[in-house]
Amino acid sequence: MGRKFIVGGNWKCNGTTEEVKKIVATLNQGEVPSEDVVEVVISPPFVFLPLVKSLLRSDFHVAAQNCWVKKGGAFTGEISGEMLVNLGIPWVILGHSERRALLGESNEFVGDKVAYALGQGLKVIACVGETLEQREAGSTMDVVAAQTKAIADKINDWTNVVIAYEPVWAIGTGKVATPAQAQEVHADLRKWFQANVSAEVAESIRIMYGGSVSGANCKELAAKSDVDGFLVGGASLKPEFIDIINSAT
Ligand code: G2H
Repeated sequence: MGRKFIVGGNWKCNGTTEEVKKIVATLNQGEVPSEDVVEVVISPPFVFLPLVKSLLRSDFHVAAQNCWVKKGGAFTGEISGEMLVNLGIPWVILGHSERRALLGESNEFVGDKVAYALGQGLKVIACVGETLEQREAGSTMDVVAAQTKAIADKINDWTNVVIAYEPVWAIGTGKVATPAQAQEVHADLRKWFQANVSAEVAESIRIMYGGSVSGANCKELAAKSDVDGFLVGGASLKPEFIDIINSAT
């Protein structure tokens, strides 16, 4: 069975109520393939999740950008997986490089978060990716494999996990990975799954590419056989996000 294309819009820490309403109105008018062909997941900041969920077309889904590593309680400023479930939010992005780098989230912590979120019934977009220094040192696959292994150490069922390969040097820089660079890492990741998890997971797991994806570069990237979708930051706030969704076909 083929892997269904998936496009996520990661709004990061952007937006006002008025801007959110405008972006959602644009998304709601967009002509895109059916849900059977492409899965679309929109990820606004926590505070806008209920608003976006209430206004967004029903064939698009909503994701949080993070959640706490375990059950809620005395964790000031955190949002638990249970709360997301309670609000009817089906997806969560975990391990984004901005959180790894700026907030010190380790591979193990991200692995624990993925396991806990899956246990609550959430679907997870788990982000991995190397820095420029790591790429230049030739350790891209070691880094990405270590990040993925830390998740594999904590979970057995990958059904509700999508990997987002986001090279840190390509994030928000306008410096997108070439289709060949993206394909190479995606294919290597699939080989890693084959060797370390199972042939079935290697074949079925979806691997999104993220990092300066735009309306201009998405078609070429989407044409690569191991690129199963995109996690889009800056361009997800703009009308060109519809073109990116349409790159699925
Ligand atoms: C990578 C991506 C979204 P951008 O972080 O996850 O952001 O498309 O702005 O590079």
